[in-house]
Amino acid sequence: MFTLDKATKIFPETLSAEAVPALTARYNLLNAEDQLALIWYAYLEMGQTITIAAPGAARMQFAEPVLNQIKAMNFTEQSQVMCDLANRVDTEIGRTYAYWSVNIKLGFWYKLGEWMDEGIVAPIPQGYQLSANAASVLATLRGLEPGQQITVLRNFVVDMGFDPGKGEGQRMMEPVGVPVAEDQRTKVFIEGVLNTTVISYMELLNANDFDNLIQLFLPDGALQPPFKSPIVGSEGIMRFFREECQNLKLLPERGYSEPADGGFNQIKVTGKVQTPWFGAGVGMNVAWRFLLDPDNKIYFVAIDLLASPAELLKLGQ
Ligand code: ECH
Ligand code: GLY
Ligand code: GLY
Ligand code: GLY
Repeated sequence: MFTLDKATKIFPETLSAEAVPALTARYNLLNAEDQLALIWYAYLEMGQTITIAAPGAARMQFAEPVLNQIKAMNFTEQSQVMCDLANRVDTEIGRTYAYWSVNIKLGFWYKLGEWMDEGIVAPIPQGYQLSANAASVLATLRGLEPGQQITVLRNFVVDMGFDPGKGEGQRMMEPVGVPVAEDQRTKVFIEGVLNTTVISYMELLNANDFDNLIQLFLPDGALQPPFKSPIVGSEGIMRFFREECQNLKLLPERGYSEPADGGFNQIKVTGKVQTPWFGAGVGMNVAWRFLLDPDNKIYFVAIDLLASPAELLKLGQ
C-alpha cells in the first residue's frame, strides 16, 4: 500500500528546477548588504522585461503600520531594518514580518522598492560593489528562465524576518475572496487525461473554490508545493489554499495516467501556472503528480517547478 514517502516518489523521472534551491543556498552565504543589493539589481533588470502588479489595498493594510514606521526613520535606521530582516535578527519588526503571509511580505517589499526608487527609503548606495560571490550569484540568476527567477526572489522574501515558530502556526493574511461565479468559470482540457478529479482540481483552484476543492482530497491526503515538504491533512491544505492560492491560473496542457498498486491511479500532468503578481507575463513550467485512491480521491499531489521546457513533454516512460 502507499505511504506518503512512497507517494512522493511517483514519476521519479520528473526533473525539477534544482537551480532554484542551489542558488538559494549560495545566496544565503552572502552578507545582508550584498543580499539586498543583489535583489535590487535583479529586480531592476527583471523589470525591463516583466511587469509586477501592484498589490491590492486589502493586502497592504496589514503591512501599513510597519511601512509607516520605516518611512518615519532616517536612512541609517531604514538600512538597519532591511539588513536585520535579511539577517533574520530578533527584532519587533522581524517578528511581525515573519507572521505575515507570503503575499503580505511581497507587498511590503513592493512598497519599499517603490520608496527606494522615489528616495523615500534608503537606496542601495550609488556605486555599491557586489562581492565576487554575490556577482556570481547574480550572474547565475540572470541565466534562469523567468519562472525560476521569480521563484528565487519569492524565496528570498519569504525567508526573511525572525520566526520563533519556524514556519509553524497561523499567519496574518488578507481576507479570502468569494469564489468565481459558476457561469464565469473556465473549463480545462488536458490532452491524455479524462480523470474527473484531476479536471475538477484544476477548475476549482482556478475558481478559488477552495471549499469544493478540498473535498477532492482524502482527509489525510497531502499536497507538496514546489521545493517544500508535503502539507498533510485537509486542515493544513485548506489553510495553504486560502493563504497562498488565490487567483492563480493553472493552464494544464497534457498528461498521462497509469494504474498503481492497490487500485490507485497515478496521473502526471504538465503545463503552465501564472501568479497574479505577474499575470500572463510569466508562465511557470510545472508538473502535477497525482496519486488517487480507488475512490478517485487525492491521496497525494506534488507540484514541481520544472527544470526546463523540455520537461513539459516528458510524461510516461
Ligand atoms: C527590493 C530590494 C531590497 C530587497 C527586496 C526587494 C523587493 C523584492 C520584491 C520581489 C517580488 C517578488 C514576487 C515574486 C512572486 C513569485 C510568485 C511565484 C508563484 C508561484 C506559484 C506557483 C503555484 C503553484 C501551485 C499549484 C497548485 O496546483 C497547488 C498550489 C500551488 C527590490 C526592494 C526583497 C518586491 C512578487 C513564484 C508555482 C499550481 C502549489 C501554489
Ligand atoms: N518590476 C520588477 C520585477 O518584475 O521584478
Ligand atoms: N504567492 C502566491 C502567488 O504567487 O500568487
Ligand atoms: N498584485 C498581485 C496580487 O494581488 O497577488
